Amino acid sequence: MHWQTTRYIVDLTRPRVMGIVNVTPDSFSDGGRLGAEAIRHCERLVAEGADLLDIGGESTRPGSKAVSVDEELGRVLPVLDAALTLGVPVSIDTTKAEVMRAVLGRGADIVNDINALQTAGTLDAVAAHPNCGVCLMHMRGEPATMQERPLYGDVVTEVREFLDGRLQALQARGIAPERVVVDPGIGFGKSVEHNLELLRRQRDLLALGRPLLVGWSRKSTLGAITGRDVSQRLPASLAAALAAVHGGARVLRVHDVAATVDALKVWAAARG
Ligand code: HH2
Repeated sequence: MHWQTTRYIVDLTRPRVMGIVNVTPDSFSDGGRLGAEAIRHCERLVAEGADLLDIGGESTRPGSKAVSVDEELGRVLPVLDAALTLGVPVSIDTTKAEVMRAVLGRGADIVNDINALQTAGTLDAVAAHPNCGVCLMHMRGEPATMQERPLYGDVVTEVREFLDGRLQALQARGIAPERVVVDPGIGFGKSVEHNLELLRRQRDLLALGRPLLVGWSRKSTLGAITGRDVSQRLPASLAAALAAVHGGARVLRVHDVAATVDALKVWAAARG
């Protein structure tokens, strides 16, 4: 089980930790690190054991402010350049074709798109690259309004069918499946119960034949279960991360790298 990316083939026979670097003023849990501070954060996460980094220049929090291409690139490119020297694959979290083209031209390893390469030009941007990695995430609706009464017949089936359709669209454009991982999109147009159903029946998504990446870190469903504010959701995030790897997830997108690495060590030791 491997993930082809621009510079690295990531071995996913053991679960990997993707450290989140939000270069934004308004992310839901950790905004405010820009420029040199964001670069220091990349270094810290790698020192803590991050296997990959995911750098984002636009928050997807419901109600967050849209940013222009220039603004997003101004935030992300200096951090990308520094992160590319740290010895781990670097992913860029974006939905914009212009941003994808620019970061891939600069050497980014992975494009992480919450819109699953459905925005005009994004499939072309990735197809034009010989071997970058891709994360396709499921989202119902748009970030601004996605949490207003999300409705599904069967959420797991609908997420699986959507991701299957996107995998086929990428393959039809010549993007090899080895380059792609899939993500159910926890909290993106889903109620607490939808998110939990996706966790309980996560193994159904393995039928897609590609590794699963999941992001439970500090999300509001964990707040709904525990009653904790976003700043106090580390124990809940670790429990969700372990439940996810137990259900077959291979990449954990997290804010708290050191704690997640420790939790995974214990999980691996317990499995023998
Ligand atoms: N979650 C967020 C952003 N990007 N990408 C993937 N593939 N999966 C996720 O679950 C995911 C994602 C939201 O978290 P965060 O980046 O911390 O917040 P914000 O969007 O407010 O910057």
